[in-house]
Amino acid sequence: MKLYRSQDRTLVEENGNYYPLDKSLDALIALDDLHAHLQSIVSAATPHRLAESLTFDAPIGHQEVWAAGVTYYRSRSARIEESKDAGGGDFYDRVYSADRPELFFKATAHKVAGPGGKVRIRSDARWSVPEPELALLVNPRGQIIGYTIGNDMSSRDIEGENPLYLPQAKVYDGSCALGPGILIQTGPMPPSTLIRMEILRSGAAEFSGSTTLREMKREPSLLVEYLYRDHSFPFGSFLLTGTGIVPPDDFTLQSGDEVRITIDGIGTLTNQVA
Ligand code: DO4
Ligand code: MG
Repeated sequence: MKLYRSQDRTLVEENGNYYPLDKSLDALIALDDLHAHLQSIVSAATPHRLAESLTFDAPIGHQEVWAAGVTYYRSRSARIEESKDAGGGDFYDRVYSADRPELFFKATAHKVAGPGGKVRIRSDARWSVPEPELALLVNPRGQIIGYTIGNDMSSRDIEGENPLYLPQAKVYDGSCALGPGILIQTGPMPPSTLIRMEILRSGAAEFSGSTTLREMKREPSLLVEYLYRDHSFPFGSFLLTGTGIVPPDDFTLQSGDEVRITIDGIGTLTNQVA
């Protein structure tokens, strides 16, 4: 079952059928058992075949979006390379091996683009990339209740110049995308789950890459445990789990590029670069 937001409504989808819901996303995320609640609606209600006329919004209410970093070997290597002139390489190797993960604040709803929306590159950045990541939906009690697709847009020249510039490299208007819907599932995603990214320029593939969740070094539940330690989220949160796909160092995003991220079982998140 997948949960969607469309024009300020919430909907649950199963087998191509859409069922309108009478609760906001915030209220749904706070439920004791969201999966059971949605299942009861799908079993009892008559579906609405709305799909053709629907456009989806970012599936976020008042949740904060956080992100984990350097959870894949590919990200560790890319970060060491980009920060070598600033002497930052050692930090990335250390955080890759440490018990404590790197966790950083990423966005609230107004910085988040939905499916078909526009992500942005910073006006003062010269080297920008999308980061395709599995996003966890976590309820206020710290339980993982769903999965969606996240794009952790990043300014690599700014984070590479000095690790203390990370918040500026990561957090700005249009720096995040989420969607299209949230797969509501309490069990983990299979390790074989494929994450793919394609970047199109003038309609032609400029970059494509893939990874699987098997390559992720850390357990999603442990990332959540660290995030919720001494830290409350009354509306729940999204946690992006890090990137395992990094375009080559001579690649930078341009205005007009299209970023397509696909995760098995969830769907495809497509965004244009403003
Ligand atoms: O440490 C910098 C950010 C890492 C990150 O965003 C990632 O690995 O996905
Ligand atoms: Mg990232």
